[in-house]
Amino acid sequence: MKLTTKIILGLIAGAVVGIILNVAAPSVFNILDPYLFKPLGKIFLNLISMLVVPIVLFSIILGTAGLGDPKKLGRIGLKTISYFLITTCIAIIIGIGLAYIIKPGLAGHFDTASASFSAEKAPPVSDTLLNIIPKNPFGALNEGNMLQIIALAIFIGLALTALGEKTKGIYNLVEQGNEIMMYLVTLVMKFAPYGTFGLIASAIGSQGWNAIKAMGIYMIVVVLALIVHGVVTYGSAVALLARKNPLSFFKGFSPAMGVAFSTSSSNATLPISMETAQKNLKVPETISSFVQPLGATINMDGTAIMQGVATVFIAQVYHVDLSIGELATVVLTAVLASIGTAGVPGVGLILLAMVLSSVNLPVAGIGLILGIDRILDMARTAVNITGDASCAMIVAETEKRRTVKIQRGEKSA
Ligand code: DAS
Repeated sequence: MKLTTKIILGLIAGAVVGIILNVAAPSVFNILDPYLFKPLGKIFLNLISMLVVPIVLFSIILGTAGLGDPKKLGRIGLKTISYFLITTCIAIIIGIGLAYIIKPGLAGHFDTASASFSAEKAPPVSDTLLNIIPKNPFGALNEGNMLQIIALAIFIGLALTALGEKTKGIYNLVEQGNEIMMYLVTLVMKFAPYGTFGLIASAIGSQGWNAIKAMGIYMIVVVLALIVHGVVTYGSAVALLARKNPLSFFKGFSPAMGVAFSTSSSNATLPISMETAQKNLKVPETISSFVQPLGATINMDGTAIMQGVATVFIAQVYHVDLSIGELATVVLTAVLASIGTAGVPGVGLILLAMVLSSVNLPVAGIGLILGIDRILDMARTAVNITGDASCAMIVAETEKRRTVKIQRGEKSA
């Protein structure tokens, strides 16, 4: 049986078991969760998280050195960042638009009196951009600071390109290190069906069904916006810019989407999303290893959608009319806020607090959506990494077409 099928079966089995135990036998769930579901999920999450830092470091060093030409790195970087910013803007506009059409905040009575939320502060974009250069490379690796690790790897890769034969031994060492890491990914993937089963059973089983019922319309709007963005935005981008069949893109990337859904962490899913893009979508390692780690950190379209819907939902619940200028502020804040935060479970709520504050909406309103956020986090994380993969595929295909055009030009010259 194909791994994709096994992962999807793990997800479905986890959801069914979680729902049955939650509704019919919560006491059985409370016994099984700490001894079965949680340990299965934790083992899987730790196994893939263990691989993230070395894979990002080795693959970006190789990717940068492999590009050979710093100008090519600049061109790829520009394409990547532009795609990320444009799709994130589209994402949040879809979220805001659907929330205005369906009006989830007016679909029932919400107890704002008891709603509360204390937000961690996300780092301001200026700090993030200034701190991209690691003062202490070993500290960056130790903390898993993704942007600093990316910057460090790019510097090392550029040095390897410049030094050429002198550092061939180091290049080979990094190449072998990357081979080891990618082999470990395939090994860990064999455990994925069991890990996703445990993660989903634990997450669904511990959900309060009353919270889901009360927030049903809100959840429907977020999921609908995620589907529209995934199918329409990414589907048309892959079809028009990469000139590839969107269906084969989604099918080929589905194993990584399943893991992202169960882990709710773009970062933890990185080793698998990179391997899936390289093996199933034929994205060259030099492109995949640059675009996807960067995307896992600064590109979160699914999260932006949640922020758009949640902001309009909370404005509706508190009977606040947002002006066009305020909505533009929401879009800008959401795009900029996502740059500084890593793709880990629940980061979307930290960013949402920043977006709400930017238009003076009560941050306490997040307390209304807290109960069902874990489930929505799964879906938006799957969209986040799919956006990164669509970007990697588009950059790869446009670079390939550019090379062919240059070769044809050389031949005809
Ligand atoms: N869980 C985050 C991620 O890993 C997304 C979010 O919290 O919105 O991408």
